[in-house]
Amino acid sequence: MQDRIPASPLTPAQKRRLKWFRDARFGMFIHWGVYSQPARGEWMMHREGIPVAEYEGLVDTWQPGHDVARNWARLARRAGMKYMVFTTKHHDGFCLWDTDMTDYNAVRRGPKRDLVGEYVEACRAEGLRVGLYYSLRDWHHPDGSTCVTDEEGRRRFLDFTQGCVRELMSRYGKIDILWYDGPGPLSTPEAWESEKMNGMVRDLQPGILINNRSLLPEDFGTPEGHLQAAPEGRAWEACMTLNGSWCYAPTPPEDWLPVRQILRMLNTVAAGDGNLLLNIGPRADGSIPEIAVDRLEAVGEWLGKYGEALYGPADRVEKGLSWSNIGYWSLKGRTGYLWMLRGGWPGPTFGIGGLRVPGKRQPEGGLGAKVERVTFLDTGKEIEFDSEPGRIVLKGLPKRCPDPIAHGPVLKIEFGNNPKRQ
Ligand code: FHN
Repeated sequence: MQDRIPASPLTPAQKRRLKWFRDARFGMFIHWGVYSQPARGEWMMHREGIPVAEYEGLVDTWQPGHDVARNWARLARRAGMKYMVFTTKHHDGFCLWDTDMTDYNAVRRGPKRDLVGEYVEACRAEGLRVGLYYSLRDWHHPDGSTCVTDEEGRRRFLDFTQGCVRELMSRYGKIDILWYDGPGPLSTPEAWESEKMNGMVRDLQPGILINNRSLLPEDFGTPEGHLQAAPEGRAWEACMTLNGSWCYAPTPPEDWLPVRQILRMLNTVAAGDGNLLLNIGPRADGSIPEIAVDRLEAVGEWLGKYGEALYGPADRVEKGLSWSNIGYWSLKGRTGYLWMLRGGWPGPTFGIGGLRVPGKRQPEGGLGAKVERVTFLDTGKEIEFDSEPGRIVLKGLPKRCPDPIAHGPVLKIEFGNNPKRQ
């Protein structure tokens, strides 16, 4: 969802509570529910016009495996992810915790387990921050659609919604992110009483981050399916799938993002001072598709070598620097990182243009900085280079790409002062 709601500059309190999030950069999204059984999409109930009573049958056949949340958290950690966001209730209305607001929940029916509690414990056991996804849209609640025209129905539905959110914010200890979704069918923050609801949330969870999907800007924007940086200063988190489906779907291998494409997305969020929330859709039993494990483990191995280019405070890369013919930049003060994920390995020698070297002919859009040192980020090995007007020419590079994981090493380029567009 784009930042349709203009956000005012961050307050000091927002900057403080956003620090861990912006440094973390990378999180795991998990879509898992009764809809993971038929594996025809989490919108199946709506898209196939399945009557509520028929859909409810899925609840009683759902048999999640044990320790599954811990496996997700272990994979997230191995992938270099720092937080997770889990679907506590999707649009189908089935609550994965023991809510007092409805018996349509995973403790009183079907699994007879507090799946939210298991997830929260798993996050903490693996040292990950805890995000809870809650869908405001609800196709099961009797007032979930009539709330638009029936004022008494809206009141009942808001009481249900606020009751569920209150439980999630008060039964599981410290929660780091409240990730609202599906703000339909009500279309304004006033209709949702978002100000009042989020005030209650912040009273219960003073340090929590709230996304923009209760139709108020709150703490961060949520571009979906694309990586559109929010306006300067505004925190943003792009949510993406690995294979085009949020919940489990047996898609063919060609549907799954290649590792280099995932790393390219991570570069984009690093260069734009944003976050990537990358989704897995576990099977109904909670197991993770092996291809997802492979992809995320490779990303984690790569971040183990080059993570400095991703994590932590970053400066936004100005347009002129954002890409080159051989890779993509990210920037932290005087240090540029060239993620060499474009094309093939150009060694043993190649130039890096668009650099403004003081005192010599300057190309349009160059950087106002002198390059002082170039190294391979993973090993620290120095790379020789010649400085020429507007460019440096690297020399003595290996003939073969030194990165076997994604054929894309990162060069660390240290400038004499803060590089900036002239
Ligand atoms: O309708 C949902 C969809 O099923 C999925 O949960 C995504 C994830 O961001 N959110 C909504 C579509 O924007």
